[in-house]
Amino acid sequence: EFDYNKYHTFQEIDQWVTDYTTAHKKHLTKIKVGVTYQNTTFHAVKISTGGSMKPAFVIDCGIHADEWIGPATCIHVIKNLTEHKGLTTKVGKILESVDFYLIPSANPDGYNYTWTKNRLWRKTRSPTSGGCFGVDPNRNWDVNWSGPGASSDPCNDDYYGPHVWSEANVRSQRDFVNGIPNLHAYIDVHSYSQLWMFPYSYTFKLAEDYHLLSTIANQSVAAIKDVHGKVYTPGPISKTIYIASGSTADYFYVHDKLKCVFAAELRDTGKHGMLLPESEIQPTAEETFAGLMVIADHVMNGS
Ligand code: 0X9
Ligand code: ZN
Repeated sequence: EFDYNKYHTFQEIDQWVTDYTTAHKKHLTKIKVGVTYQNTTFHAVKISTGGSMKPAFVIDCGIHADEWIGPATCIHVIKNLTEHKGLTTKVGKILESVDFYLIPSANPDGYNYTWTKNRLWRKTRSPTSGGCFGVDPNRNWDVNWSGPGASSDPCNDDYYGPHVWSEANVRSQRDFVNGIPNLHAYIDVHSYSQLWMFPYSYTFKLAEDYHLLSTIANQSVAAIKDVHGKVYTPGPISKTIYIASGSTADYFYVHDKLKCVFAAELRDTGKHGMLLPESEIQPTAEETFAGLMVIADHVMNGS
């Protein structure tokens, strides 16, 4: 029996994806995203009630290896969407018109390393010059790559990599997402700090869709607060946390010209940080689900 209120290894997560999609064949599909530097295959779960050319909403978790609440939350979201209470509910209606794609563990090499060697490992595990390992997979994308808020130092946690797209898992994620028909929304899920953000990440300049994005983000944080009273701060990534070039969210906003792009930082605000207790998995997942359904609602209604 899979315990949803515990953290799991990559192997357990991937096995859960296999078992759960098999048990819910009608609506769920396990899809290969690609491989990592260490040649580990990682997967996405597609949730669809059928039909074609529905707008797609993509959610990735765990691109930073030490942010364990991400994968745990992605799993809860898949479960909640799958076990929703039927057509009359809000979630049921959303599922009639939106396809979801979730990548529960987007950096398996790093994640494995957090389980075996260093709990606070963030990056990938590819060898780099100078004896240090790993590239920040949220600095490796082709959007102002190597610009402000990213490091040229291979030993730094924000290392942008020896070249753009150097990381196999990042290229896999790019190609997988770019292959999804009718992509309408994207969220890159991180922790911690309780933020609900949107582009830009690489510049303080306001996004062309600032009004829409901030309207949705404000609604998401209100929905989140309604669940357990937690306060999340909405706003542009650059102003709300800091400037980061070469990031996932900016890539889909700038390159794919996707309007509806977000980046979340889940619980907490620093008491436990990356070491969020397992007792907080369930409530974090519940509030995050509420925030995500606000975005999904906008996708359903055509923004
Ligand atoms: O530094 C980061 O990559 C993110 N913060 S974290 O503490 N999770 O490492 C902030 C960047 C926000 N995310 C995206 N731009 N996609
Ligand atoms: Zn992160």
